[in-house]
Amino acid sequence: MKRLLIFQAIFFIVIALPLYSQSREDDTNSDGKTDRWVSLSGGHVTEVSLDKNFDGNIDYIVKYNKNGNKTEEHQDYNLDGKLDDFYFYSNGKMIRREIDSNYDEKVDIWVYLDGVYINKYEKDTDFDGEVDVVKDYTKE
Ligand SMILES: [Ca+2]
Ligand SMILES: [Ca+2]
Ligand SMILES: [Ca+2]
Ligand SMILES: [Ca+2]
Repeated sequence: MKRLLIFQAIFFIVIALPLYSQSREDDTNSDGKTDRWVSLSGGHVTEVSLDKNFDGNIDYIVKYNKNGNKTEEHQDYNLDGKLDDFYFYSNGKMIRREIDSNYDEKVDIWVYLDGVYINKYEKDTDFDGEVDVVKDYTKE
């Protein structure tokens, strides 16, 4: 019995531990280029990045916390290689969405949510970095 436990301990250190925390890369369409990256920590998936249209640029990222709850999603909506649509979650609920609507790599729309309900909306209409329109639905 003792021998078996030692064997199991060695197995854990040599085999299981490196698998426990690591990153994985996959070529899902077999074109020789990686299009899926999976990061693991403590045996849990913490981040997945995808190149959905196989052009070499990541166009979707999802992040998870230790409990397996989604915390963030990033998306490249117009597939120009730059992420432009960001979702933030807390306890499984969407709390904020940030959008770069003119694709200049600067967020210009901020939507504050409580799940599906919009609490507040901010927009930088002339894209100078300053908010021009604020709609606070919690005050109406
Ligand atoms: Ca590929
Ligand atoms: Ca892509
Ligand atoms: Ca983009
Ligand atoms: Ca912008």
